[in-house]
Amino acid sequence: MRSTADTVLQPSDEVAEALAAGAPVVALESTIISHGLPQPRNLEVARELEGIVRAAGAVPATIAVLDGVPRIGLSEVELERIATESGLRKLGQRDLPVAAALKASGATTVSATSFLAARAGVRIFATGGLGGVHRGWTEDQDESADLDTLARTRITVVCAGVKSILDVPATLQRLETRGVSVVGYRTATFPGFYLNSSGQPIDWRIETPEEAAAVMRGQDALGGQETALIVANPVPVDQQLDPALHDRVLAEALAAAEREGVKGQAITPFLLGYLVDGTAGASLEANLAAVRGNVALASQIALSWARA
Ligand code: PSU
Ligand code: MN
Repeated sequence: MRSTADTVLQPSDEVAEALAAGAPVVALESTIISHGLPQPRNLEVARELEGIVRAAGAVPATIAVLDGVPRIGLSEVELERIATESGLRKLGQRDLPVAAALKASGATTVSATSFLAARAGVRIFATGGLGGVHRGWTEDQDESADLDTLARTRITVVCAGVKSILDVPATLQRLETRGVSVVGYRTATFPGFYLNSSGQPIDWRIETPEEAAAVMRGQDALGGQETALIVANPVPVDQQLDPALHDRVLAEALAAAEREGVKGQAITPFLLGYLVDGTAGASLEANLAAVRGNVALASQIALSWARA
């Protein structure tokens, strides 16, 4: 019998075939395309990321909601819609049933993408930086829904840590409390998104994609609550944003957000956009370098996972 999820989610033919054959598939999110990157660069990047997955021998599954339908894998035309359509919504997991009922279209965040990928049977997902606990969280309680979804979803997320606009130590603490496994890929410190390192130590370090796949098998063998695995993969030092420039422009960005009263879903795109302008595009290059590296590593993990 088909589960409800099978009839609600719509995988592309290519993704459905790959999943049926046990071939490697890598999920990609769409919020980074629609809300995280400036046009027209965003469409080029969306295509480029899919190309990186294909070049590695895996199938890309960019996830988004189109006219109320959660789509797992997009055509070229659909990818273009995500990159160019104005007024496209930013959908977290909780927004999915509403979008479905109202036949709305939107890009999916890490929380919605992880949820949909896991439902569709895609185990590995690459993004830039996760959402997390915002600075000033003691005041406004702003903590990304990404963390809660990862605490109850069996997915492996390859990322360059969490966005540096966040309170990184508080985010790592939440991940510990919620039981989300975190491993550094060839690093013993948590990456800093635009920066190679956030300076925060992490407990575990792996050296190969095979080790990541082994951890995933360990998760399944142990059973229990279905939690995520975060593979934290730093942007190379020679491609990171200059740390002094980062710190200076981020301080300005946070002050501007405060002054303009930017809150809720709008704050992450606001801060990322401010950094792009304030660093004359240098933050964008570092962001893209991080995402490319994550997509490449996720593809290798997917290959290793499919072989096992
Ligand atoms: N990583 C990027 N750029 C982005 C995001 C991640 O390099 O734009 C997006 C992700 O979709 C993530 C979201 O889930 O930002 C977090 O938003 P919020 O803080 O509102 O939960
Ligand atoms: Mn938020």
